[in-house]
Amino acid sequence: MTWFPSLNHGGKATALVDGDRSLTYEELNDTVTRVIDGLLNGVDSLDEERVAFLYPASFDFAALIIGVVAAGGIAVPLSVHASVSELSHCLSVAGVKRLLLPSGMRSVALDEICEALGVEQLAVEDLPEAGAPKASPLTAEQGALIVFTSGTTGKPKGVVHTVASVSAMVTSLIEAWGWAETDVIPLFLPLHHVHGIVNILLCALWRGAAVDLYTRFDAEQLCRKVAADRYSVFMAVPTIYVKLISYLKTLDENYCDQVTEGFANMRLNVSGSAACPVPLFDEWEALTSQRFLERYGMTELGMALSNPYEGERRPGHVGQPLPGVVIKRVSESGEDITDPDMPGELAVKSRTAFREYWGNPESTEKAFVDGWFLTGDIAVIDEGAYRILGRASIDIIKSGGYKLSALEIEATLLEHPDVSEVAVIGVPDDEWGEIVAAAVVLGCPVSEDSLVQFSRERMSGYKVPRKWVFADALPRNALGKVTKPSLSAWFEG
Ligand code: MCA
Ligand code: AMP
Repeated sequence: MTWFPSLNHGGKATALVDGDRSLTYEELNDTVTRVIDGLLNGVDSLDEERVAFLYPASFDFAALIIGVVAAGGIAVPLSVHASVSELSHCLSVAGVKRLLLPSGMRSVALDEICEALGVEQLAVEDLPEAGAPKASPLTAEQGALIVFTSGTTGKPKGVVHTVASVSAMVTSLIEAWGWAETDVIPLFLPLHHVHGIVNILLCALWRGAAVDLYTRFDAEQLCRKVAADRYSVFMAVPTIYVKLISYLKTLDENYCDQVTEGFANMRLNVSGSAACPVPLFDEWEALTSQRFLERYGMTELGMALSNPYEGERRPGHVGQPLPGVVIKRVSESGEDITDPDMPGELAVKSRTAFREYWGNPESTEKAFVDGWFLTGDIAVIDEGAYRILGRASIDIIKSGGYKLSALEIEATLLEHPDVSEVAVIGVPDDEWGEIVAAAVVLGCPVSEDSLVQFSRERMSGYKVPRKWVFADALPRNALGKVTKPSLSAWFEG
């Protein structure tokens, strides 16, 4: 199975830029080879060993994600924003034995959990120089990547993509969105999700294009490069476009024109990971003359639906199935829906689909019905284009492009000794799409600040509720279940 055609050619073209340093494809190839040899250390395949890494966007990250797979391992990129207990969950679910991280990412708490789980921590530069034999050829069904995603039950699950599904995700987007060697794209999205890893990093590197690495989204730094016409392609979540528009409004007219001109000169602006509101689509077009290419994807599937690269892109719509993707809509009782106007849950078959949730056959089995993956997203077809109406479950929240589980957040808050009951929902927000809101019944008085502090120690900052309501009791139906939809009114105003 081919893995990374662009590396085989080497070449002097720029692959990655990190501040004022850059790496050519030849140099990236050398770094990847070092990673492969160091990881293999004398054997010829890692045999699906899950090799985790905790690197910000960097040359090492790129070399690891390509090198681990080439060595026959499964790459497990972890969030640099995760709490230690979240990391512990990922490491133990995936059965990780080696965690690569820069020394600056180490901490006493992480040392403790790694010791308890028997995980060795090492930096890329600590890998032995083994001069090992060449890695065995890869098979299509071999695991390549585990990305953690939240669901409607329990803690995040490890979505396993294979060499074949990752390759299909990359090649289908290269084709559909016209990637070229001359493309230059900024990468500021987190690198523990498909959007940043596959749609940007792997697509660009597979095609031989150049990627500018940013450790985080920074409108000022980014717009300077945009104004200098550095980029040809731009991909982001809607929240980032909202933030860019706010930033543009702070600039003097002349410089603002240079930045909007920089966007106008690009060949493609993509929006995805969450619904792009029509007013945002229109405002971006008015500012930059770019009509977003909005597409719909999911960690388990990669990209499934996309507006056309050439042809009419309709605001509020996510287009048609990408090549190799078959979509149908099903009713709550599992029947196929043929009436385009009738809302139904999207069910997908695709060569880009994942293999399994790692170590969780029960969830894997539940996720598919007769080979169709049930997405949990409800859609209609409107003059040939799909329109996402929302999610089947109120317990899935999308905030700034991150998928969050209300149940996971509730379970963490219930660990607080003074929290007796809690219900978490997402409430609409112009900037974030949704924000996390918690309704809490306390056993003993405790301040909002201390609950925020408690949450921060246990979960990623983006999961911490932004809105809180304290009540004597939660609304429940006759069966004792919290009636979550009725909670939205509690957070209005
Ligand atoms: C940061 N904060 C958030 C979020 N991000 N709160 C809610 N939701 C968020 N998404 C909080 C921080 O904890 C912090 O709170 C405060 O906001 C400012 O943090 P900062 O890091 O400065 O924010 P930022 O850099 O402006 O981050 C916003 C962001 C980021 C750039 C929009 O959230 C982001 O990169 N989102 C993209 C996620 C993504 O790529 N998702 C794709 C998955 P405090 O100050 O209180 O600590 S979906 C996917 O992959 C599928 C396949 C698909 O379809 O693409
Ligand atoms: P994740 O599991 O983090 O990959 O998020 C996937 C989910 O993001 C999907 O199931 C949708 O709910 C949502 N999503 C992704 N792209 C879009 C879009 N263009 N419009 C609406 N929802 C989207």
